[in-house]
Amino acid sequence: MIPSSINSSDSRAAGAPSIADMQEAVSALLANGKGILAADESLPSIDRLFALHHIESTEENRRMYRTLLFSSPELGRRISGVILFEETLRQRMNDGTPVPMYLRRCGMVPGIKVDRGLLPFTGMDGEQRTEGLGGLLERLEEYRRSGARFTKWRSVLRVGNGLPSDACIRENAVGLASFALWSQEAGLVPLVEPEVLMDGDHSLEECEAGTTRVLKGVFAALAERGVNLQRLILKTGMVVSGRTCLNQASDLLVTEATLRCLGRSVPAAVPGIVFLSGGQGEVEATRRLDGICRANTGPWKLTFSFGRALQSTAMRVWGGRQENIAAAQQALLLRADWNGLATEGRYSTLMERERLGSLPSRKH
Ligand code: 5MM
Repeated sequence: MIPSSINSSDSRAAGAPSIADMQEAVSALLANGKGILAADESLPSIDRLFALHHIESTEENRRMYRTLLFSSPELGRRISGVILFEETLRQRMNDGTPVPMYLRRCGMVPGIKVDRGLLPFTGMDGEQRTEGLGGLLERLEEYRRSGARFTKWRSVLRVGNGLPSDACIRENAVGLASFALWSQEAGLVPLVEPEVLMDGDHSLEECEAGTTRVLKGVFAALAERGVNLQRLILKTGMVVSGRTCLNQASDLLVTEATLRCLGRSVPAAVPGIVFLSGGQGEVEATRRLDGICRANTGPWKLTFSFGRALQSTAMRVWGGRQENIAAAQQALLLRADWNGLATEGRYSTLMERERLGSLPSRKH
């Protein structure tokens, strides 16, 4: 069983939900020069990623991998919070410390993915809705007692060929709004994630138009439900060309389209926007983050909440082998450092080139 009280601040989090706790979590998550590590891959997702590197996806291997990431020396200098999968919230570090307690001791806010994945959105062409509202109120209480201070719910929308439909935007927006309201009532800061997929050959313009409609729909639903915008964080994608679009937009156009889209759809009351990487390469995601953060004149804090774009090299270097742990940690720290610099507009791809020779490599 999960201990009901973890340390002094965890015991406070486990008491009555407090607005001060939520405000403290928002400030910590949006601290300057830091971003959020998304390590909340569901079982099918982590199975797929491990399979790419011939790593068996057992509960112990998943624990070893995630705890390797979290124990990277001084990770908290660049990582403000970590999104966990439910299994990881209940796991322990090698010395027996519960994962949420360990993260807090290292200055990182523990969070949890609370949605239960995607289902087809009936009648619509390949569109999906997110499930997980059933029993959520009870689960939120338990997550808070276990030390989580923020929550995440991911909706997925497709762009191109007339998508996303208004019906699918509405369905997912209402789900996100319910999740956000219930999280705040439980004293947890919601990370509201409507992800517009990069899959497809849509243009940058189509991505911008689709993302703008989605975000407007989400903020309309949040307003209807009376969600407090100052106590939530938006997690969204950068506005980019579809993965198979022949005319890939330049970084400058991505920056302009992303900031224009956010400016038209995200209220100023929202304290922060964190970007997912969505299948962009590690370098590409960092480079674009840097461009967007340099050009941002909007009212919100902007930073990263990457999954694959923080972990890809680290997972490959680890490869499931004990002897590669230090090298994998070094890869994660470098990536986190470069992304932290990007949030301050201080990253350059030259940094990657300078490190090329000394980059961590995998022992076979
Ligand atoms: C880490 O992956 C998260 C969980 O996804 P699944 O439910 O599909 O396993 C995902 O929500 C993630 O937080 C975001 O998509 C950001 O990850 P990327 O890799 O796009 O930065």
